[in-house]
Amino acid sequence: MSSADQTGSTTTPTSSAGGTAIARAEVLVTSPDRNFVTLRLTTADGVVGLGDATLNGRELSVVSYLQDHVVPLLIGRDAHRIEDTWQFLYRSAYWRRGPVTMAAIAAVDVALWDIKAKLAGMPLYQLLGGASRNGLLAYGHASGRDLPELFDSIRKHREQGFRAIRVQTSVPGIDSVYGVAAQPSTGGRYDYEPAQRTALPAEEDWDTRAYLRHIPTVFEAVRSEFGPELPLLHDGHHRMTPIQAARLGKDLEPYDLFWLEDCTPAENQEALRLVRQHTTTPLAIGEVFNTVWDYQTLVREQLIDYVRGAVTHTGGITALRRIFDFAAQYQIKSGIHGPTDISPVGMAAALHLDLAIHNFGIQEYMQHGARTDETFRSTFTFVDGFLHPGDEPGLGVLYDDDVAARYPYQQAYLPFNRLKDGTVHDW
Ligand code: CS2
Ligand code: MG
Repeated sequence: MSSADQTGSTTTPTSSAGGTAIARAEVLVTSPDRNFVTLRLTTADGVVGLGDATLNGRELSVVSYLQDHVVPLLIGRDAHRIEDTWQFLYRSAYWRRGPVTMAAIAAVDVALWDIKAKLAGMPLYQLLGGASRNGLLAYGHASGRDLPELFDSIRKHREQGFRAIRVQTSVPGIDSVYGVAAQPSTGGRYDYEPAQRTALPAEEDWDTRAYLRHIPTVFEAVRSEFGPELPLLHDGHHRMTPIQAARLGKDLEPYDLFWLEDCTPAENQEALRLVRQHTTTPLAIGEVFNTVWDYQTLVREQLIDYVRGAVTHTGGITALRRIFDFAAQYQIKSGIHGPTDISPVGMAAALHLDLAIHNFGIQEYMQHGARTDETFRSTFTFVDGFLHPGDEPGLGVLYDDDVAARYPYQQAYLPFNRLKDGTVHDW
C-alpha cells in the first residue's frame, strides 16, 4: 500500500491562479531505512514540487498537521506566492513556532521553491542568488568503541573523500554513548541511527564526569595519529551544564576543533555567555531550534560560531535564509543539520541554500542507505569531500512511489538517557 493511500490526498480544481494553482497536495510516508514524511504539491499544469516534513520520532504528528490543517488551505493557491504562503501559514495559525508546525511550513515552502525553480528551468540555487562557491565542504561521522576502531573509521571516511570529520567514541563506564555506531561500518558507510524501530524508546545511561575525563584523551590521540590539518568536530548532544561545557571547551583547545556542537541544552541562550567567557573552542548550536527567535541572543551577542538549523525543521528555505542573513552580520556561519533523518529532499534543499549564501561554513553529510537513495532519486553529488546539488531544474529529487510503497511506516523512537541513579537526563 502506498503511503499516499494511508494518509489520503486532496484534489480540487484550479482557482484564479490558472496553471500555477496548487491542484493536488499529498502527504507521503515511507520507511525505506527509516521513516520519512514528504509533501508533494502538483500544480494545475502538472508541475511537481517536493518538501521534506520528517520529524524524527514524531513523524505522524507532522502528517496530521499537514493533512488535517494545511493541505485544505493550499488547494487553489498560486504556487508562485512563496512568501505570502509562508506568512499566511505562520501567522494565520495564531499558535506560533514549535517543531511540528515549522516542519509542516518547511515542507510547503521547499515544495513551492522546487516548483518555482522548475518553472524557471533552473536549479534552485540560481533563484537564491546563484552559486557563491564551487562545492560544499562536508563532514562525515567517524566513531568507535575504542581508539583502534575510531582510527579505522576515520581512515575509512578519509578514503571516501571526507576532508572534515566528526569524532564520537564510547566512554569507559558508560554502556551506550550517543553517536557511536553499534558495529563498525562494513561497507565503509557510517551506520549509526539513533532512532530505533521499537514500541517504546530505548533507555541509555550517562555519566558526565566520566565523559569529561575521557573526551580530551580521545582528541589528543586522534591529533597525534592524524596530524594538525584535519578539521575535527564533536557533538556534546546537549548533555552538559554551562560550567561543564566551559571546561570541555577549554580542555579541547589544544586539539583545535572545527566546532564543539550542542554543548548545553540551549533553550537558555544566556547560559552560553558563561561558556563563551571561558573557551575559544568554536561553538555550533541549533539542530533542535525552529525559528530565528531561538538564535536571537546567541547571534546578537556572538555566543556561537555556527548555526545548525535544518531547512526541514526551521520553516524551510525562506526562514533559514533569514537566520543565515542575520548571522552573517555577526560573522557567524552555517553548518546545516544533515543526519539521515533529514530526507534526500531536505538534504537537497540544504545544498541549494549552502551554495547560494555567502556565510556558508560546512555541511553535515551522514549518507543515506541504498533503499532511501532508491526511493528518493537525487542529483546531488559528493566528490573529493565536496557536495554539490547538481544542475537539474528545481531541487533535483524524484520520489519513486513504487519503491516507497514497499516500505510502510514503522513506529520508531529516539532513545533517552538516565543517570546512574535513575534520573532522566538530556539526550
Ligand atoms: C545529531 C543527530 O546529526 C547530529 O548532529 O545530533 O544525529 C540527531 O541526534 C538526530 O538528528 C535526532 O533526530
Ligand atoms: Mg547534533
